[in-house]
Amino acid sequence: MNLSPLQKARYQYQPKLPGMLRNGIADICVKEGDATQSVADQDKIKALFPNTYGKKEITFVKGTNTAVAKKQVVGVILSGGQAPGGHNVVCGLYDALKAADKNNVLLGFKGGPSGLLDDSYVEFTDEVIDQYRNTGGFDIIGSGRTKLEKTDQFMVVEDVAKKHGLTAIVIIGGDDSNTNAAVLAEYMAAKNTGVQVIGCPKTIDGDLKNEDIEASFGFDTATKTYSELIGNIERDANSAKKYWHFIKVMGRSASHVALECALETQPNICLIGEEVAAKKMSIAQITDYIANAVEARGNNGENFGVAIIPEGIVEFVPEFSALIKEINEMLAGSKTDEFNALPDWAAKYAFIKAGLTEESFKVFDILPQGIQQQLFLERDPHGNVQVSLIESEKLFSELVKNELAKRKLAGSYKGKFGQQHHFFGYEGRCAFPSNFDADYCYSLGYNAFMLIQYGYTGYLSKVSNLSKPAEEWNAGGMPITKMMNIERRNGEDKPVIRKALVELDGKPFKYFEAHREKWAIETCFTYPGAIQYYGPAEVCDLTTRTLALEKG
Ligand code: FBP
Repeated sequence: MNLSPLQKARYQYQPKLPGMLRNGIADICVKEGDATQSVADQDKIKALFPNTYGKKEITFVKGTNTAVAKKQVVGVILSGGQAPGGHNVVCGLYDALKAADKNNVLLGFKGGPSGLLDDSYVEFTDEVIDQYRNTGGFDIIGSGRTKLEKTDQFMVVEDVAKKHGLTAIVIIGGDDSNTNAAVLAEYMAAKNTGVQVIGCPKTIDGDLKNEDIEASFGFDTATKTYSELIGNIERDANSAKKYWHFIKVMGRSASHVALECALETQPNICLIGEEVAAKKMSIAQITDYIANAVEARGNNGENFGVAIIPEGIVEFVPEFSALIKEINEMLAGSKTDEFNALPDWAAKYAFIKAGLTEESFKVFDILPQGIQQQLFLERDPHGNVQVSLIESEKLFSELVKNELAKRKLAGSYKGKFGQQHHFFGYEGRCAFPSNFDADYCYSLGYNAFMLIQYGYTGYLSKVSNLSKPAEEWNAGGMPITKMMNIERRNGEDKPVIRKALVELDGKPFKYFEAHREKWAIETCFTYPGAIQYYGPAEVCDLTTRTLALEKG
């Protein structure tokens, strides 16, 4: 492998563990907290998870290790979208396993959950692990989005686990993948297999969090990467003074990524899906909101600007989300095949017209054809619309352009409107993890082993107090069922982890709200620059603005 100088240097980086995990495994004991319950639909979730529901939160503290010693054979998978730091979770888990007993084994199942079904795996050794320390990507074993939900799939996993003598499976994933983890944990417990299942909170989207899980890993690095790029574009816009840049950023549902990037770069516009939904804003109102800023700046001679559009916005516009829900129901079951078999767009259009309510069809009909077609692209295996494939940045810039043309005719708008479009998503998912993510991920993996050693199952590895230096971080576990509720997926009611959306009364949004009017009209851009890995802590070990404001 050809190594860049940075990669060589990062191999030498020693991730920082929470103070209490530095004691040595023999000196870590458990403090049990209160019993938990799910965020909603308690009776239904309890009935579906009779063996894993309602367990206690736990924290690791200094004290004699009381875990029963046994040889551990652990399987690990990386699941869902890539997020910087995934390799370090594997490295932390491996190091803890080997520190406890060098005969312990870590198997990496390849390609996400399907690796467990296909029994496709690699046994990790020092040599393999050392090539991936502090690196971005999930290429150590790959990832995938196969949903584990059917009994016959669980039976296959059970057989694979038996074959290898697995004592535990660690699932590193987002909300959908950790829903898989909870369901698998319940199955393994119900069947008395002795196989524990532990999850680790991953997703650049930042929507797998609650009062216990302060952040999902990867959010820090991904938003810093996007913010660097957005800052660079702002500087270009401010130099050339001739373009409005419409920048879509990832975040399949919640707008945490967009909000964090806005806090870092102070653009003219940043839409927040959760606010759009709360205010029940229509497509026309959003268009007006952006056009007002373009007009005001244009009339001041500033024919440039930056607008951040969260990837998930379309599902938050009430008329659009109603349309998507109808499309999802329309495509449920075998209907997708029927739709895909139609010969051309005209036939598909007729099928859609017949299937939608009059109201939703009206919304559908005002969309450019490209966007209409994007709404019918394949769902992911969890039944989600693949919003990364919907070009909402182009949708809004086009609608704004039309609106400005009207205003020009009416004489209110005197500026010029040149558009550029960008989508920042994949660029940030495999960056070298920031020091924060390198430390956090290594700690999550190390801590996952502690949960395994103490016999827990259906738990998420939890590392908290993250706005403080790593020395002061806490480590423990949270039952996954605590985050669950019942939601409609693929036309059926399913138990799933509830996504954490941007809270409109939370400090990050409040800060943004207090400043955005000024940012819209004046040019207040800030240029964060690239992630720094070496240098003073105040430059290299910064957390996100979101975390700093939430915990500050
Ligand atoms: P996870 O929820 O699995 O972490 O993935 C999130 C994400 O990065 C979204 O931001 C994006 O919409 C989606 O993955 C893209 O998925 P894919 O990699 O399958 O194109």
